[in-house]
Amino acid sequence: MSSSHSTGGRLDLIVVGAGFSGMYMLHQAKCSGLSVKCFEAGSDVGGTWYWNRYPGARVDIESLEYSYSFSEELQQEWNWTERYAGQPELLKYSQHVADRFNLREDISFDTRIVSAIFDEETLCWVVRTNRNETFTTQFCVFATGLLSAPIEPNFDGLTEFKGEQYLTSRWPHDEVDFSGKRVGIIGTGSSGIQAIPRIAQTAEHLTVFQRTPAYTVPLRNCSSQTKLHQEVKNNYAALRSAEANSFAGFTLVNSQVEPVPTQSALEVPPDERLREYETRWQSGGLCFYYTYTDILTSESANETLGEFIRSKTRERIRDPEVAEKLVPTDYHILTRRLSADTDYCETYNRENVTLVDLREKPIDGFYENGISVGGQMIDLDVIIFATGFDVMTGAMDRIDIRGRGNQSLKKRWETGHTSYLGMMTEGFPNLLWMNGPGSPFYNPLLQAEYQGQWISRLISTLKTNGKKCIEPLLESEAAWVKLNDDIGAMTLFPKSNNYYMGDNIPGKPRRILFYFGGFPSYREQCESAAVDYSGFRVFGGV
Ligand code: NA7
Repeated sequence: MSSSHSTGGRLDLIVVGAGFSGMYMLHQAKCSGLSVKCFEAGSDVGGTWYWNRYPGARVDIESLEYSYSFSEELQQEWNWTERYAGQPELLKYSQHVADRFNLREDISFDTRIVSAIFDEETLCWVVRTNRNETFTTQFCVFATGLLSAPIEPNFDGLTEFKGEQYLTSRWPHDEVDFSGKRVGIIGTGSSGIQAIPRIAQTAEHLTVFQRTPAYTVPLRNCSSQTKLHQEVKNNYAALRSAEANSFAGFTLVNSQVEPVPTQSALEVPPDERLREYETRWQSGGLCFYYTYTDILTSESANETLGEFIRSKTRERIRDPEVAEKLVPTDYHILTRRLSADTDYCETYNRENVTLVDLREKPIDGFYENGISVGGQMIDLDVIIFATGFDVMTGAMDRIDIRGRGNQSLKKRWETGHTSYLGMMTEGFPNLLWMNGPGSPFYNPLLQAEYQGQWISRLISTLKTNGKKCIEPLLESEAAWVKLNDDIGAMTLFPKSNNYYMGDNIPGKPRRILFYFGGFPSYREQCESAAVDYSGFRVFGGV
């Protein structure tokens, strides 16, 4: 390995990642006149939509809403072809944004950041890449993604398997041909649920290995070339304002249902409640999150929806035995991410699809020609892993980040992630992140815009005051963490195993990873923190 070499003078800002968060941060920093550089591990922009190219990959927030709002020209010139865009269109959109706002000139592609070390003498971050270059910067923003650190398959005997292997989140750029092949897929979260119906159409046979069944609802994707689409574009500001005042940043623009819940599920007569669920079922997508005020806090309220979706699932599958395996019974609906599908349950009515329930018979291991389950050998030509991510903390944990006193961020988070406002942590001056631990459960593009502007303001305030460093006070951070934990404890999330609590990663401390107080209250707290930055320690400089 060649020795590390330092490049150029000190930058104002390094942005890590060129997905939707990093692209916006870069744009914002350029507009503010900062010297900025962005590093991206992939060969192009797009983040999630660059890596997750598996068949059927598609967004499940409507595209009119899952898009940037910062440029009216961009909003007007871009035309989505579908209600929910597929991965190729989302990738094209991110490429268009990169070109339109001249972002590429400041992005180093195929470059992974391996470490960021705070130098207490110069009060700068020294950032090293996998190409062994080092850069010095005053501020560092990690826009590394919330669902970007894949769980690598780690099964006994996997190296024995001689067939093809794919990870949904590291899908090849060339099309994979499944025709005439026996394909196995492990994982039935949203990625598996999108890929399974598509792969079943071409594979000779598809075997699905399921450990936990998911609650899933029809997406009801369609063309977006509608009158409504144009009406929204004619008054985009109204939609953006409604999103900014909504809990999760999407308002169900194409649905005929109310986006803001006002009633408890239990105060509504059962027949009326059923009608409401049925309307939402017909409307499609994630509108069930907004059904009733107590849907995520009361077990009895939640159960009314759980029972409705379970009965719908049973209706969709012809073989009652298979249906029972696909019906979730041991956790509350919405406490694991709701999936929105296109013909997922119906796919099990096909002759060429078999469901293997790993709770009945676990995987024993892999062998040359396939997978052994409960002593039975299942021969396969291809195995696909749709096994999920180390959510929120994973991407930053995989980088050696060291703050004051050489303390490691990964080590700090071994007992539970910490943050103030879901963007910074004590002991790591001038280090910020977007859409990361402690950030709200919110439309990620709109969140990137809000956090990018907030970070920009923080940098310019510091510069105006001739100061060099800012970090949260321990007490501000402790209060934020407690608020997150307290809100989490009011919900049903801690009552099931789910990635929101870190349960999908063995040994990950159990702490709710998202701020579940809703975006409006999050914004209020960020605004109030930025009035005089009294919740922070500011040091260095005059
Ligand atoms: P998810 O939702 O975390 O799903 C991962 C799936 O993989 C889930 O069904 C897991 O079962 C399964 N899994 C993971 N490890 C194993 C092993 N060792 N054996 C069997 N099955 C396993 O990830 P996705 O990529 O589908 O979706 C991520 C998000 O992207 C989604 O929520 C949307 O927000 C978009 P388990 O549940 O652990 O029993």
